[in-house]
Amino acid sequence: VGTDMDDVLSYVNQNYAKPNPKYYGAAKGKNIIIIHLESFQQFLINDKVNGQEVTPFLNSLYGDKNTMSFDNFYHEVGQGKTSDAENMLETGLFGLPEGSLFSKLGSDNTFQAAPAILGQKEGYTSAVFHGNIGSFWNRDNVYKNMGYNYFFDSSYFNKTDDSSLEYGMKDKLMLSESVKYLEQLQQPFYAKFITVTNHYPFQLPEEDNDGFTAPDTDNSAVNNYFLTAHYLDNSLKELFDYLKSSGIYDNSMIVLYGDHYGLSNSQNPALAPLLGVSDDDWSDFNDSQMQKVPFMIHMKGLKGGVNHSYGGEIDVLPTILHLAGINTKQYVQLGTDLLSKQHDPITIFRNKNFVTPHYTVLKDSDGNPEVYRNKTGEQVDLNQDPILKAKVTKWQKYVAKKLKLSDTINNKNLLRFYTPTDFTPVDPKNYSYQNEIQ
Ligand code: GP9
Ligand code: MN
Repeated sequence: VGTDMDDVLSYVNQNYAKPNPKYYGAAKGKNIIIIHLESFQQFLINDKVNGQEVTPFLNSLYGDKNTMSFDNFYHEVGQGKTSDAENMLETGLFGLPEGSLFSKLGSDNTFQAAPAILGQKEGYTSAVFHGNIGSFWNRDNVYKNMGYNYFFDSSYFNKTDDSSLEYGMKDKLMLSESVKYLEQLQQPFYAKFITVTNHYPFQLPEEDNDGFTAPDTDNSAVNNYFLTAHYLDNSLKELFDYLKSSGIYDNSMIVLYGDHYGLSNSQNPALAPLLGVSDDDWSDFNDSQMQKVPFMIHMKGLKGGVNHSYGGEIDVLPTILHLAGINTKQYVQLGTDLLSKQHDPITIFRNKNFVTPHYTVLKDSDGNPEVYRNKTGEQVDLNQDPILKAKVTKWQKYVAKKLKLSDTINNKNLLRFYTPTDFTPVDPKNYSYQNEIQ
């Protein structure tokens, strides 16, 4: 175990990207609000159907000068889906190659996660709001190990016959009911809202649609996806209105991200014509482009704009901690700050496919690399380009090494042997999420 941890620490040291002084501490002492946009893909931003904007509110944020918006940001989840996305954002480590880390290891592993770091370093109170039962994805155990002070699951919300869909409370109801709890949290707080309504099979009751007209492809999941995404967008507007009227907005940094795709590769050909691509021309490269999800950081006074850096969910934690003015050098986190000049742009999917600023490298069915130029989407013949071929081999090794390090840390629970200076290991017994309010 000694040598495993030595490898990890030497990698983390070498890979460290120092913060950009322009952004370091820009959100120091502010509340941090994370909004998890269920199944929300980047292509929806500024997309129109029948002349109507699908997500007018997110579009307004995307173009706002106080929002840093990324347009080359990818989800990096595996089978753990939502839970893998949460895991990356909270811990800076990848999910597992198979199954969900939350479910498999989340009850026992040692975490050095965002709520504990922010709590110990800067006195943050932490809370999660989610309209599903607390045991889904083993959250009730995982959050204790991460040091979350509060977990407002479905038991905290008023339920009626039609307030919930398959994955829990409708977003508008969950978000508006969360307000009374949010107001009572000691500031600064680190609060995460996990939405659910934009989840497959995307069934939005008629009464929850404000008149948006779905496209009419012959794939109903594709059509309905636009309706639930539009509903989610409306819900966010309502949450922002509340944050503004309560004054919380002025003192908060709001981070929004899409957790993973909503439409799977098998549904993409039905979507293709809506994106102006003929379904015959739809390629593996197009599928890989559909793994882009939003990542936006919004804060009054933030110098924003559309940022074209390549990155993914693994990079979020160091980005946020640096904005909060917390040095990350001593933590075992595998991503790098997206705002750092030293940011590592090689963006790794959990299946070892990856994207660099110029190329997308996917495995074909025989496991050989298929390389595409990001700019044009055309495939490169590696036999005609030995220099690129050598680079691809080098990148592949790097990608495999990084994922393997993550798996070793997680599978061997290595963080129990390494405690960063000034960090107190989290004792889950100090946390209880019993609902004593109702
Ligand atoms: C359920 C929700 C959905 O609580 O977070 O998870 P997913 O199916 O997207 O992994
Ligand atoms: Mn999800």
